[in-house]
Amino acid sequence: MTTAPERTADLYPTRGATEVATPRQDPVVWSEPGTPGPFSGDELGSFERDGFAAIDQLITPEEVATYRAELDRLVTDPGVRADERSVVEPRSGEIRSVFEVHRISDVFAGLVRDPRVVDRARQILGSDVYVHQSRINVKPGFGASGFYWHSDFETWHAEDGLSRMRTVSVSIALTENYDTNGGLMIMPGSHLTFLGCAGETPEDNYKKSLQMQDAGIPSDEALTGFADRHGIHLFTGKAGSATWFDCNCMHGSGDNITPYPRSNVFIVFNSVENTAVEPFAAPVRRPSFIGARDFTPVS
Ligand code: 6CS
Ligand code: FE
Repeated sequence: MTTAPERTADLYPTRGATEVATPRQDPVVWSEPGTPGPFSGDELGSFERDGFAAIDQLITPEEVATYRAELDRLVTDPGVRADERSVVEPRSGEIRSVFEVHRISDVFAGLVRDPRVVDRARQILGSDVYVHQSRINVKPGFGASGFYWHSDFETWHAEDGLSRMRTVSVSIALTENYDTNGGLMIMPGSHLTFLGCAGETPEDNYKKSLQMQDAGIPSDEALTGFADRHGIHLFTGKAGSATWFDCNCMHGSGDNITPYPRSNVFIVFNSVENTAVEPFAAPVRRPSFIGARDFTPVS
């Protein structure tokens, strides 16, 4: 059992009696300007400004086919379905997500180590990185539910013990993301304000929050203010496209009532300088398949 180091001061208070906004106290791009890597200077600039960078084609159509086949294999494997790392859709009972997919599947483990992926994470985070969380999201058609507005960092700080905003996610589309089938929406620039949410974290919150999050949800007033200030950007793109986004972006996605699945693989890289300590606002840690406690750098 790894013992987490002593917790540092809490720069981002959340899940107290009232909602409280705190200006970001961390860089967005941690590497020095001009640091070589797959992102161009302009791409890093827009990542800094907006909190995200979209790539039209990160992986080839042939590679998409390989990952889609692997996703289909996993979601039809009874062993995977029975695994606690699988989360099902509240309505249909179909598989919604499979967590720790980079440990379950050698195919997805290869994607994590791919230089087009991990070198971008290192470039943004300015250090070696490890996987804090990975998952495939199936988001089948005909009613798959979305994810309400939230900041991932708010959860990863409160429940997984990530101290600083030195974490980046990449969502790689494995099916076409239309403007109708429940695509990712991000409020550009929202990553520069941390919105501490009101309301304590229930015991075993993750058992519910991964289907329908309720702790760590911003108020309507706060969301209205964010949306008025930042707008809302909807990401569309072909299979193989990718969206890199900062851990503190306010984001969400709608239900998918079309016949067309919106499947992606979602990988969260954390800096090895920001390893998880004790949760800042939860009674206990979440399981390691959701918030990693093995900090071995990706190599
Ligand atoms: O709780 C989490 O860690 C997950 N929940 C959502 C809605 N997004 C981030 C993350 O995968
Ligand atoms: Fe999220």
